[in-house]
Amino acid sequence: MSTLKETLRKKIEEHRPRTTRLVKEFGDVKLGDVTISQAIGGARGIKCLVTDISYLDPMEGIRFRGKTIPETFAALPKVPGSDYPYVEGFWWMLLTGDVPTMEQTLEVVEDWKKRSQIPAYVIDVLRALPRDSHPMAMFSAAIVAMQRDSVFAKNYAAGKFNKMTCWEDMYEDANELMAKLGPIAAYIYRMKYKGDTHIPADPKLDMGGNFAHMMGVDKPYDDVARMYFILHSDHESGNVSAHTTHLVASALSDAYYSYAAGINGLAGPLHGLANQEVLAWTQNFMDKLGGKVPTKEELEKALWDTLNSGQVIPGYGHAVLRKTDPRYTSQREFCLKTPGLKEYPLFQLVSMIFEVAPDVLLKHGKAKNPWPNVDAQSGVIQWYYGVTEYDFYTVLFGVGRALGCLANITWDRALGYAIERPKSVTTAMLEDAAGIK
Ligand code: CMX
Repeated sequence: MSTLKETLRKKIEEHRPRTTRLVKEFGDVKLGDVTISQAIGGARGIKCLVTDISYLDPMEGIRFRGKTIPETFAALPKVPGSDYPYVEGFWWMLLTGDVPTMEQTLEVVEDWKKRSQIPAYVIDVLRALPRDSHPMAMFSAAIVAMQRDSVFAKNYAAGKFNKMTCWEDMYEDANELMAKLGPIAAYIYRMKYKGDTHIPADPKLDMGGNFAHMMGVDKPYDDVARMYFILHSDHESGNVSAHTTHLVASALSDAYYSYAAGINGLAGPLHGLANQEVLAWTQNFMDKLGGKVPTKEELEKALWDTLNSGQVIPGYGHAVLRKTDPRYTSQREFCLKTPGLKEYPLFQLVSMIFEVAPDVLLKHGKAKNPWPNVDAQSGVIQWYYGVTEYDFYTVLFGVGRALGCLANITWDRALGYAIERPKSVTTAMLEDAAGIK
């Protein structure tokens, strides 16, 4: 058995009594009340999900296993010659809560390499889809197609379901997916946008390095990939992709069904697709100005035009955050320290939006958070490195988001979380509760 799986087993065994005790002895303790606006308004703020993988503080932003983004980057073993850590080591940290040693990290690197071959039938599925399908639809189809290989589903069908050990099957499926998602994404990219020419994996490289290699993008795009996947991995449990994955998994659906569902949620314009929309908005705006960086007045007017036409400013606002997203800040810092990117006109425009948009949104008076989220900054980096096909950006998000979603559902199984089934009420019941005659 791998060291990671063995470490995880110990962590699970240590953790289980905590959950059992909370339910048995303190099950009636209240966490809050639910208001009518929460019931109608997307369950915003209702505390009814449990995860230890990450926590989102509205003012501070995300912590992965208790660590801020800078702490996470500083703590994890780095790829030799790179400023950024191994994605594989981060996976270890999300699953176990511990920072792995280099040796432990390299064990995951080797494990994923062995699992990384894309099955031939997945290639057939991808090639059978109309070439103008959205890359997220392709990505989702590839994931759900692999369900036939689910260890969890096979053992369940064979009557081998055991509540105490079924996390192991989820763990196997999760690792298979993690190892294959990067190569699948790169395959989709090159099939759709690079004349259907493909680059085989380089067995010497880690997951992030291989992704850049298979995309056909030179250094430091490997670091961009590592940074990007880690930053997009998890944002606690209530966001659409994480929650959908958890919800579907709660029906004992396997990791393939569950994560394909999560990907379908990530594809929405209010969630992951926003990074594509940010770039479309910014590029259209620059095109209208003939490619020059606008003045602040021109920018302010364009932002108001967007709002007045009933659209949102993509990349701004958040359901939980009330400050600038540290995932935005981290990517901005990457731009500021990377020669060429800092002076890049698109980055200058994105920076100017950061200066102008919050005030506009404050004056507009609707958005509870006028500050940028992760999506406001990520597209410009991709564009700079030549990945200009912005339809593809949400797929990149989806490769990263798998880390959090799959770590979460492995723990869901380990702790025996129940099938999710919130209660609904009718409008008449709400009117009754409100005392409306
Ligand atoms: N531009 C214009 N209006 C905005 C806005 C923005 N960026 N953000 C919020 N608002 C509006 C909402 O549409 C809502 O209007 P109505 O009352 O007319 O419905 C009002 O402000 C209140 O919304 P909120 O409570 O501040 O935000 P929500 O929790 O409802 O929505 C989010 C959060 C992210 C969907 C929203 O801010 C938004 O649409 N932002 C732009 C899209 C985006 O960047 N999405 C990526 C989020 C990151 C991720 O994927 O996790």
